Amino acid sequence: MKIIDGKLISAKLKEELKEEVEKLKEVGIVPGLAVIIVGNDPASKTYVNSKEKNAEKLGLYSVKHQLDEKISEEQLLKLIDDLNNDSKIHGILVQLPLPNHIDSKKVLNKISIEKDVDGFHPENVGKMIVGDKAFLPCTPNGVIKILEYENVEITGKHAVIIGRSNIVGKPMAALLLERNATVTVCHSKTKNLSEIVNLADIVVAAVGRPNFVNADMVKEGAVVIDVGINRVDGKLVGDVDFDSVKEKASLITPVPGGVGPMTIAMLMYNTIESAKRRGGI
Ligand code: NAP
Ligand code: L37
Repeated sequence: MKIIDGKLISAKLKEELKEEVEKLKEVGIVPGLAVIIVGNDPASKTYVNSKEKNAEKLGLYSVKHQLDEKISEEQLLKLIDDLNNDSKIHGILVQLPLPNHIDSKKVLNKISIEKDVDGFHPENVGKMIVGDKAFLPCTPNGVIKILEYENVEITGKHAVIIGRSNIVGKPMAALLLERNATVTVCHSKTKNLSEIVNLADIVVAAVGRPNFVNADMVKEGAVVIDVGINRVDGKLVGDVDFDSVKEKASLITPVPGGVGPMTIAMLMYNTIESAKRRGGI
């Protein structure tokens, strides 16, 4: 069994990105990222602060818009419109979830597809599905980068994803399928979930429930990727019962220090990519 060091993989990637930013600056391009957060969800705040800090560390131009919980949908749409037209900004990220009175779909639709570094705009989602060049969602693309870094064979392997959200499960399925995995997507209505997960060479857990995946569910030698982030008694844990599953898995990601840091690295990657595209590079 090997524990995957997501922090190390993300640090290496960010090191390369930093050099790239320096080169871009020599030709007068400074990649710019705008992150919007609405309300005071503590977890969202932590992630957004980390995104801002990482952007600054890489030498990006970074702006955070912390908006009041009660902001109207119209005001949020206006801000996005302004950022769409701001030439210093190459990437716009709206941290989800948004308060109930705001229509998330309307908000995501408003982001210019050239600046949609989260890859959540339906046009980018469509491009991803048909295999065209698009901004790929950060978390699932981060998982792909982990698998590549660890030389995990994907072609012909059975990947079982638990979770079908638009931000993790569904795009994860698309990216693994593109890489020739046989993909099964499980969700809350799935029957015989345990038997299905037992068939997996690669398991991706994105449920949002601590200890959801236990050792009995996992095949000996499987690669186990834990996307879940749950807080239990103030401690951060994933969706996988790490201590028992690690005895059966050939490779496993921990929480924290697994997928989370890769999510942020991929956001930086997409923002720099966006600046390069705009600059014709
Ligand atoms: P979500 O929108 O709540 O989706 C959860 C999915 O799990 C749903 O598809 C749901 O099925 C399924 N599910 C719930 N209970 C289940 C059960 N008993 N059996 C089988 N499936 C079940 O969550 P998300 O946004 O995808 O996030 C999932 C987890 O990943 C969360 O812990 C989140 O914090 C974490 N996350 C981490 C990162 C990172 O960078 N590491 C990024 C994003 C999210 P239905 O569709 O049928 O309801
Ligand atoms: N791109 N990501 C994007 N857009 C969104 O709308 N909600 C959302 C989203 N999710 C997200 O940012 N998730 C996320 C989760 C965990 C980390 C970063 C981003 C992360 O850095 N996790 C660290 C631990 C952080 C902590 O101590 O709380 C880890 O090691 O897992």
